[in-house]
Amino acid sequence: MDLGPGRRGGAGPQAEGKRSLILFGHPLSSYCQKVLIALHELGADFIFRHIDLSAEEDRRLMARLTPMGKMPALRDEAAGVTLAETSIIIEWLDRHHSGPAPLLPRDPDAALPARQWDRFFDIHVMNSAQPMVDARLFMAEGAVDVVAPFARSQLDRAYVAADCQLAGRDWIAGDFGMADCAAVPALFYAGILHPFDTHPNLSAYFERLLARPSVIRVLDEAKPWLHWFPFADRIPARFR
Ligand SMILES: N[C@@H](CCC(=O)N[C@@H](CS)C(=O)NCC(=O)O)C(=O)O
Repeated sequence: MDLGPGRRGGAGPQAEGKRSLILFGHPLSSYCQKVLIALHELGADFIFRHIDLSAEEDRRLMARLTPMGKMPALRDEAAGVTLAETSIIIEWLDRHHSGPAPLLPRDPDAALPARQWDRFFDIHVMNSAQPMVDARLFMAEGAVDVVAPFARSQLDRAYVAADCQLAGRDWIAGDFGMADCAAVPALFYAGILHPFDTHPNLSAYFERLLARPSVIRVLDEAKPWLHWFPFADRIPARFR
């Protein structure tokens, strides 16, 4: 598989040892957290290459690794493959570095609900919350107040849909899998901006996610950077 010029063969720092997998990302990044949870669930042996997007060198590196220069990227040295987009990365990991339990059903049709709910958390939860963060980080004073009402209305729709789906289920689509990996950072960050505690099934699901060792570890490793989150003052004490 080749993702285009410059994205193959350039990302394997020899000094980082013989392990095949290198994840390029940052512990605070929601999308990096999604893949980190998957890596831990699979029990994969990997190198985490800490990326600082405020550094020109790292920005250039990510621009070589992914089409939009966004985090994360996965390099699989043994396979000679570099991948962008978290869902694609997790599908690759699940297929080629499988763990104790699959993150997607092996049957392509049976995998569709998991893929659908993975998209749901990225698009309808994470991407609905993101404009509030972007407004605080990149836009003029007062922009948060402009974007927040629509963002909250989108999140309300998503919370109702997830709460309904979770009635009688432990995980969002069958066994724990890729969509649940996506749910963790989406609900973590969206929940800070627009809490979902009035939705009982969704709240109970989030608590189940928080109890998983992979999730405990990933959220713990984000703690040193949580003060960078533009709404850090709203982060519940139990996560700090
Ligand atoms: N759809 C992408 C989203 C990746 C993404 O938005 N990454 C953020 C970090 S959470 C990023 O790199 N932001 C920096 C930028 O936009 O320049 C995925 O699933 O990998």
